[in-house]
Amino acid sequence: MSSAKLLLFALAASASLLASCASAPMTEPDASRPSGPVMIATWPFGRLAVDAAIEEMAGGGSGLDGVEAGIRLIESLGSDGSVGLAGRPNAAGYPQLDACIMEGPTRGAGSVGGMEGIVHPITAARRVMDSSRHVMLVGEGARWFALEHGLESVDVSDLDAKKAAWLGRERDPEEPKEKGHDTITLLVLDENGDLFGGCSTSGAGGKLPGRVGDSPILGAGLFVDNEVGAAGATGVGENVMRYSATTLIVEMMRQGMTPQEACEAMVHRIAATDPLGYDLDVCFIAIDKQGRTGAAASNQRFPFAVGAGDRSVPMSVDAVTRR
Ligand code: SD4
Repeated sequence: MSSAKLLLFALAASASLLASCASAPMTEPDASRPSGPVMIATWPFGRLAVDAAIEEMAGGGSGLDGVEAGIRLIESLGSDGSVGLAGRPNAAGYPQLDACIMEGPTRGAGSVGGMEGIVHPITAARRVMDSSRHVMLVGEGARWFALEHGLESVDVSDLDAKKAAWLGRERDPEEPKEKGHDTITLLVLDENGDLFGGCSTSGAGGKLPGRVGDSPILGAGLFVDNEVGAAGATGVGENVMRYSATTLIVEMMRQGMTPQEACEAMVHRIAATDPLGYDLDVCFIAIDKQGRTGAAASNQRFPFAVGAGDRSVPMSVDAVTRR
């Protein structure tokens, strides 16, 4: 089944969804938009995040609360070994976490990179947005900020020994090899037509200490434009950051593409110029102001989840057809 058909299948599976709004203008309120929130999230664990966001919003939480609640759940579960403190350690043997959050109506954004020992990086990112004059904090400063704001943390006293061992190691002329990666990225359109998004990851396993991936970089791992739509990424961050990929997906939607078309177009655009072509590892999700969703991947079957109203649906797309 083609990726477009898969998407339509899931949309049909949820009675309130909207396969019929392909040409509706991107203005609000939009009568063709389904009632209730619509959301999309990466990977199989994305369904858990979607369900948590639905529950949060059903209880009166905002779209931003939904994003935070959904991502916090995945950070706690450590279900995939690539999000939160149970995620993949760096080359020196400990996790450094990346996360960001964006709020469409206010164009608010917060981000943390390479942060150690904080249980919920997505909440730290939200605090940066809500309670500082900055957008991004990294490393030790991000940890200090999170601690000052009372966020849950773990003992990091063992890290000094790990850092010393890393500094004193016998140098390998080869860079350490990457050992797996994934990100929870969750995009939400609330029932008022406002957009929100967030992502959180431990990044590429075996990364060099200090490496920051695409996930906390606005316009790379995540971009939200309340006039148009939102897009998120997962995959090897180095492949995403060099293309400002999620900004461009949103811009392609602004020019009239559906989220599905824009995600696929971004994969083709990167593959057309990148030395790795389609063998690079990138996956995108997107949602537009009308509640249409899309997803595309360069080199693998890509599972994700869509939520509408009070229901979530697990989905996947095959890698795009190479051109
Ligand atoms: C990173 N993009 O740090 C993240 C990892 C990821 O699927 O999403 N992998 O590069």
